[in-house]
Amino acid sequence: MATTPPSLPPTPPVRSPAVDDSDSVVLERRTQRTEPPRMYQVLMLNDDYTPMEFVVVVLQEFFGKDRETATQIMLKIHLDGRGVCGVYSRDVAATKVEQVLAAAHQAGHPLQAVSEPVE
Ligand code: TYC
Repeated sequence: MATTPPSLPPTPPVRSPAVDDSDSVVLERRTQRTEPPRMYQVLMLNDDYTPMEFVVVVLQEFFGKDRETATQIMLKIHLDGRGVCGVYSRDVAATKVEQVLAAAHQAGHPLQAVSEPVE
């Protein structure tokens, strides 16, 4: 099996030379740090009308949960009022919310979903 060679660490940018009165030139090397992208959790909210089975199917279809996990999450939402369905990048989380709202609307259920940044 072919192996990929280890990748080299990125070379930090070199700043423009700083000139001072003594005619000396100093090059500073700074390590550039990039923050990891913010992640967003998708939550579903409890209501009194959406059938439990519908919520379980939504969790399976849009959040890739197996039936057992989906049932546990649905029951948590039912008891606590809200529950995390998954954690995604901002765009994917927004799409999941749209999918849940569209499916609920189409089926005539008031199920609500929101996304919010983690931490
Ligand atoms: N509370 C609903 C019922 O008793 C079930 C439910 C669970 C609804 C989770 C929404 O996000 C929800 N039928």
